[in-house]
Amino acid sequence: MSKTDICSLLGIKYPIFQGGMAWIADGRLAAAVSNGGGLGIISAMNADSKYLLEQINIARELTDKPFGVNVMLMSPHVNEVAELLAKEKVPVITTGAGNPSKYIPMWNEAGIKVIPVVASVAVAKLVTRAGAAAVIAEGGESGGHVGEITTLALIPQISDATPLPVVAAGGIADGRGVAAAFMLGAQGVQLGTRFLVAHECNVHANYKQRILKAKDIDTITTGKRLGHPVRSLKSQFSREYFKKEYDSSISNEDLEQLAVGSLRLAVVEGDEKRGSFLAGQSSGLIKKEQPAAEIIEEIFKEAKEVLRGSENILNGALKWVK
Ligand code: TUI
Repeated sequence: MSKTDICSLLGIKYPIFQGGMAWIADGRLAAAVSNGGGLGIISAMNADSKYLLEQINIARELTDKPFGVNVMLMSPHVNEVAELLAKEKVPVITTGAGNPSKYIPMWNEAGIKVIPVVASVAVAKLVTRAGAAAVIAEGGESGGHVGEITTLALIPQISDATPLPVVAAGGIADGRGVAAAFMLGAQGVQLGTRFLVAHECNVHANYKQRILKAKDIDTITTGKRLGHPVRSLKSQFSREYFKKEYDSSISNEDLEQLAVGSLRLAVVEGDEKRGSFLAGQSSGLIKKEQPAAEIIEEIFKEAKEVLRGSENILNGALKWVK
């Protein structure tokens, strides 16, 4: 079954989205990614519609290319944000951390393409029926709020379960990951962690340094006890939180309180002690700071080389296959 090309669907040059990272993905970063030929995405995070409108206006000033807004469905301001986006008719809405079905008709009526993040086949089927234009299938290698299934296992299953184009996310940071995602049935990719070190990304220098120094085993998943697992870099905060999760003398309420404000402390203050540095398992692949447009060009140049080199695999490991 051939699926719609994501670039012609959205009017972008390269099939790459920048993840809608809370506190990080602002109008400036989104515009830089869109100007580089990808789809930049502003995070609505837990903020109100006033903040979001400011960021949308910043993006509109900095680019005339399409961009998106990510709606975090657990946000206390989700209803007002949903209405603002319909009014502003942003080109694309992605959603995270829940089922967006009830908002999709309103957004589609405004001419917006809705592309939910899903972490399971069941939710992919639900949003397909509800009128999504594509889905982002996010494996548990990603940073932030994570599902159980890995990208390698999730992408082909979601690709089989929906006629919509699939954007692969989780664990992808270079051209090899992009090539692999395409082989698994994806039409595009979404990267978060790699764009954290973009020149146009406003996170504190300490956050960028932590990503650049991270090794393969340097992320940890916390929050399972509360039903919202979150992947971040190992740090004083995440190690202490992890220990407390297994301490039955600490209540769920106290555990919840402990995390409040920790992402802001990492992003804005670069707080090495109390900050929560959300990041994906691909952190160990990321070695340098670059402009967003250069990241995109480099990744697709590499993906093309990898895919061209696949002939060597046919002649090598697969030479016995008739
Ligand atoms: O949403 C994310 N990643 C996030 S959200 C987030 S919020 C936050 N966290 C800490 C501090 C401040 C803010 C951080 N990272 N990724 C998309 C994603 N969505 N991953 C998994 C899902 C998902 C889960 C369940 C999508 C749908 C779903 O449906 C279940 C249902 O409700 O039916």
